[in-house]
This record gives sequence, structure tokens and C-alpha cells, in this order.
Amino acid sequence: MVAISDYGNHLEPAWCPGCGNFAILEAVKQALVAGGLKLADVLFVAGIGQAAKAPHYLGANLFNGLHGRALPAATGAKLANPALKVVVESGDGCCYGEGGNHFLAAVRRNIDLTLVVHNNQIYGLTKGQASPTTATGMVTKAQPHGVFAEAFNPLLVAIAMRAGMVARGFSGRLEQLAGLIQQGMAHRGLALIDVLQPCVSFNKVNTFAWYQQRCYDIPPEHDPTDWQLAMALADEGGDKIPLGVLYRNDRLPYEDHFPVIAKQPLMAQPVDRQQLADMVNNFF
Ligand SMILES: Cc1ncc(C[n+]2csc(CCOP(=O)(O)OP(=O)(O)O)c2C)c(N)n1
Ligand code: SF4
Repeated sequence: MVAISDYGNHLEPAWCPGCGNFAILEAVKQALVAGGLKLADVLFVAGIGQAAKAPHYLGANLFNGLHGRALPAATGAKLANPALKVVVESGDGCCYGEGGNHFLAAVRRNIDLTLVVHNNQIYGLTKGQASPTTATGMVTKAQPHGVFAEAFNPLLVAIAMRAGMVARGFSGRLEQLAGLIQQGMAHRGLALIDVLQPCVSFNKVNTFAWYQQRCYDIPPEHDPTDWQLAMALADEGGDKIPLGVLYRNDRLPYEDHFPVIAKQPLMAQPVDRQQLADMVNNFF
């Protein structure tokens, strides 16, 4: 049996009071407990940012790397030890900006990772510059004339490329969010959970109230295997923001394609140091 008290540590989150990250942290804990996942079963991987700090407060295995580089590190860990449940926590800037190419590669590969993106539509840690998901026209200190670029729609891109599972949650709806993360962890293949997360300090537009007014639950009769319907849902915006699982398929996860790890994970395989040395010498 796993309990919420198994997760967490003595560290006090260095987030502003009222930040949407608190609920995401709680939702992740609840999903781990609901999935019966023990500390040793899970590896968290993060980059840099307010969102990327979330796993620091879980007391679980953690690899914290460079900004935007969580997904390649997580991919390596998953290939080395496919038995691990690997969860990536990233900000919208970290995942869709600095790490944008890695996001596309992870979707194409369909590596079995749970990708929880804390999407506050802003760069939080560096104090409020526009991120790829900041709405066109939004004025920030770094964009005094408003953002000129079209906002990146991660759900539309992920569904267009047939990611394994694509969902959207909101940190103002904890119970639903925990359920979505749990479903993501249970899914074999890449599961993107894009979470609308108000940044109370630097995004004064997309507030809790702003999201509450616009978010609605995807009706239970929605068939997430229907790609075209999922694309249409992902394309909704402005005053209609659907929450729930938009899309799901049963594509083979990346790691299932490698005969070398079919019988035994890489981390359990013996290393022939002589062969390794010969290879390195040959190379140089
Ligand atoms: C390659 C690189 N570019 C830029 C930075 C500076 N930087 C650190 S955090 C950050 C923004 C983080 O925003 P986001 O990923 O959206 O996370 P949040 O802090 O909003 O949760 C930036 C630009 C960096 N550390 N490394
Ligand atoms: S700056 Fe924004 S994202 Fe960062 S802790 Fe404060 S409210 Fe949260």
C-alpha cells in the first residue's frame, strides 16, 4: 500500500502563495498513490523553471537537467530501465520553447513517458517574458507592444502527430487533474497532460477566474480514438477550453522496438569492458 505521506519531504516549495503549481504537485501525489506506485518505481525528470521544481518536493527519484532538456534525459532513462515509471514535469517554456524539438521527437517516437506540462502561458522563473503559449497581443515587460507571434497549440500539434495520449487539465480542478495524470501514467506510450496553471505574479490575464469561466468538461460520450473529433476539440480556444482526454491511440511504445532490451533492461546487462575499450580505441 502506498500513502500520500510516502511522497513529500521537508522542503518548503519556493513558489508564490496562490500559484497553480501547488495543486499540480498535489495532483501528481494523488495519481501516484491511486496507481499504487512506490517511491522506487518512479523517476521524475525535470529541466529548469518554476514547474521543473515540482519534483523537488516529492522526495522521489529525480534527475534535474538543463532547461528544455528533460525529455531526452527521460528517454535515456526509460530505455535503460523500461520497468521504471518515468514522469517528466516541465513548464510551457521549457517543453514547447527551449525543448520544442525534443517535444516533437518524443511524440514521434511515442516513448512511454508521462509528460505533465505546467502551462502558465508565461516564463515564470525569469519574471514574465512571453512563452510560446502566450496569447497573441498580450503585453509583457519584454513585449511592450504585445506578442506578435501566433500562440503554440501543444494539443493540436501532439494530436496531429498522433501522440499516444493527449489530455488537458486545470490546476483549479484537482480531482479531475489527478485522474488525468493517473490515466497518463497507466497509458503505454507518450502521454501529454497539458495543465492550465495560473501564474499569479506574472500573468494577470489567464487567472483562475479567467480559466473557470472558459473551461468545460469534455462530455463522457467523446470517443478519444476519433482523431478528427480530437483535432476539432484541440482547435477550440478563446471562450471554450475543453478539459479531459482529447485523444488516445494504441501505437507501440518506442522501447518495444529494440531487440537489445526485449529480454533484459540495459541496466541489468553485463558490460564487457574490454570490448568497450576496443571500441573507443578504434574510434579514436
Ligand atoms: C537554454 C536556456 N535558456 C534560457 C534560460 C533562462 N531561463 C531559465 S527558466 C526560464 C523560463 C522558464 O519558464 P517555463 O519553462 O515556462 O517555466 P515556469 O518558470 O513558468 O514554470 C528561462 C528562460 C536557461 N536557463 N537556459
Ligand atoms: S512566479 Fe508564477 S509560476 Fe512562479 S511561483 Fe510565482 S506564481 Fe508560480
